[in-house]
Amino acid sequence: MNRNHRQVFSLLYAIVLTLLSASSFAQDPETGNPELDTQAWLRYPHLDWPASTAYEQLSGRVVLLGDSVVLKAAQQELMRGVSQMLGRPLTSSASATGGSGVILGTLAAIRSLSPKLRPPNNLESDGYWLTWAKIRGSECLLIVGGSDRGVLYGTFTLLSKIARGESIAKTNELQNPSAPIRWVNQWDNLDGHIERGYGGRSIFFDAGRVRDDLSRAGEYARLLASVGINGCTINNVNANPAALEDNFIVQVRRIADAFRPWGVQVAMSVDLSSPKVVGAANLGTAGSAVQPAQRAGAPLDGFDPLDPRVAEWWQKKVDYIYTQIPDFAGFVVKADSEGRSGPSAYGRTHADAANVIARALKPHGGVVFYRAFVYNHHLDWRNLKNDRARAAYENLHPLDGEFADNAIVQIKNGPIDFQVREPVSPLFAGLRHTNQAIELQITQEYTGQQKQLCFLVPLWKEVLDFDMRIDDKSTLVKDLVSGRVFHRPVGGYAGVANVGLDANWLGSPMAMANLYGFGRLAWNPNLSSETIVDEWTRLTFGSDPLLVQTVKQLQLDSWPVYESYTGNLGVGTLTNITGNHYDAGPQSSEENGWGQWHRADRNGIGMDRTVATGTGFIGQYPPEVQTRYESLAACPDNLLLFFHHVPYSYVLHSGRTLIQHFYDAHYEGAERAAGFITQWKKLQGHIDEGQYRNILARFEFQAGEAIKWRDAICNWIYGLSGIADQKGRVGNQASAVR
Ligand code: GCV
Repeated sequence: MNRNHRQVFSLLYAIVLTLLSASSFAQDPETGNPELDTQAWLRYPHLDWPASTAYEQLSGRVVLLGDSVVLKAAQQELMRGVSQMLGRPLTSSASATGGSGVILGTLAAIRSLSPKLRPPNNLESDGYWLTWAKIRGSECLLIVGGSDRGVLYGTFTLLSKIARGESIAKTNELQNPSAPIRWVNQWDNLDGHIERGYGGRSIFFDAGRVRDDLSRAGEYARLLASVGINGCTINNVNANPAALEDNFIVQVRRIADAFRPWGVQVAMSVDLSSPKVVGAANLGTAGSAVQPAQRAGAPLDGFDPLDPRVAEWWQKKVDYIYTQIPDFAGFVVKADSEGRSGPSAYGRTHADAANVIARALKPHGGVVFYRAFVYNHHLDWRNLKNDRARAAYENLHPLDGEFADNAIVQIKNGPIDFQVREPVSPLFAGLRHTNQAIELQITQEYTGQQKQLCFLVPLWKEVLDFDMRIDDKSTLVKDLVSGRVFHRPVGGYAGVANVGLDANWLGSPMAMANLYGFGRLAWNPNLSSETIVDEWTRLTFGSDPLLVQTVKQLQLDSWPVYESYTGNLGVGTLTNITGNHYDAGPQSSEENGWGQWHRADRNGIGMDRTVATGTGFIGQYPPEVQTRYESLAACPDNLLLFFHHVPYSYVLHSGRTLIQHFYDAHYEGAERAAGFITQWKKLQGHIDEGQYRNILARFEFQAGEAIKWRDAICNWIYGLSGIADQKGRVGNQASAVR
């Protein structure tokens, strides 16, 4: 076969793979095994003998000390899990006297039975302690919580251990979460469509109202609780102000009710212009200070955060929300970004905007997240000094120390926008006197949209383990976001999840490893990717050794593979950024104001972000990090093009030229994606047949997509550079993507 034949063949192969898998999706849109998909990692499969004998101690009674809805949910979950997995029911008992069993309660409650009981170390509010102890003469398993929610988390941990076959014979384990804030954000619109959602329509909303049937919302909260998530923002950060109408809040109350047993608090995204748009006529009935003119009146004439009438508006609105939802968690605000209104309309600062809302929430214990994703999307692309990457730091760093102590700056992991690889946002090191949270994207907007496998935990780990070297001392990002480094009162994690009504929540069963992994990392960022994927695989598919080994390897390989056939060397994902954020579209980044530039031309590629000759972005990092990125010699290959503009002939640390690296990476990536099919096929008979076929169809589809990506990017860069592939693979196709 000559080169042209080979290329025609590979194009046809890609089309056939895509058509085959697309048709299998079309025939069976639900696909897989809907029941198993919906249960996700909470399947609690029956354990056969002899595996079940390891849990013989777990028998008899369950004693619940307390009667909150969260404690009751914990007890019911325990009884459900044990009876499903071990085939013998636990019976609920009101008294702790009279034999062995399991006792659930807070430390304070359990101490009333056993005053001498001392946890091995400090038990924090959401923490738990699993231990065996003699209570009134009988050996009991204790699930001790720092709070009711801690009891629930301890219960889920116990069930996870059983499902994974881990011994509990000598369990004595105390765990506290890494950070108080462990939230997911949903970008659900009130009409039911989810922005950047790939798992179907909203589980909360339809046609401008909260759904009548909120059973999926309750099931979602259960999944979230099982990995320690304690808050959920239910509506899009591009917030529809109608979400704050009183008659809508009343509906949101039903979502809060569905979440409450699982310890997941409801939060909402709000638009800063709400006082002007929603209007005083919609103020709640709480609070006697509402002026009659406002009750009946027109909306306020503005939303200036320093206007006392605006402050009063927020206070009344928040007071009203708490009459409906007493455990309301707070708000998320996107302002002065991508066309949203913001404090700039009045010459006010982001701290002014955050604080007016924070003050209203404070008496109720709520928090406001202010997103650092603030940038101008009309940047002049002709000016080589302009740089969107600088925006978050430039906007927020000067305000450090001016935010209220219940305001949290929510920072995307990288300075651009959830690309397949970016450096860590320098803003994490730029806020010493302000609470911060890291925003990670579970929904795979730029990483294959759940149609392609991309396990993101290793990416998140790289960010969380990154050492900012503040004041030349070790300062890991995970310790900054938890608030530990600068002794902040709150901090933590926000993951953009975007689950939908599809049986498998995210649109793909394998993608659920990202939701699971987000929760586990927020609880304990020191867990390794391998541990997380091992847990997830065993809980989701079972512990067959071939299956566990294969699924783990596929997941762990998937990010590097996706990166290699899309955008390498830190250039950005190279998707169509003005279109679907999915297909290859490298040229769409250029010559527009969105600022996702890679500056590729006939001579070279990459953004010069150096202090010496470029946009100066590197200067936002602490000095030791600057040194690493500023010099070409020290800059790691995988971020080279994020920081430097270099010729195509530039020789990488690997010894290969940049252009040859591009060609090789794309061919290797596409080959490895095809290899996923072979690996998966080994699992037939080791996994539910419906899930097997569904996931096989996805890998076949991905293999075709990888070839399309490979050819699009290789042709594009060959067209620009005119430098041939040393291995003679690239060139001559007429289908260069622009
Ligand atoms: C919700 C990116 C996405 C937008 C998203 C925005 C954000 O630009 O493409 O859909 O808007 O990020 O995070 O606010």
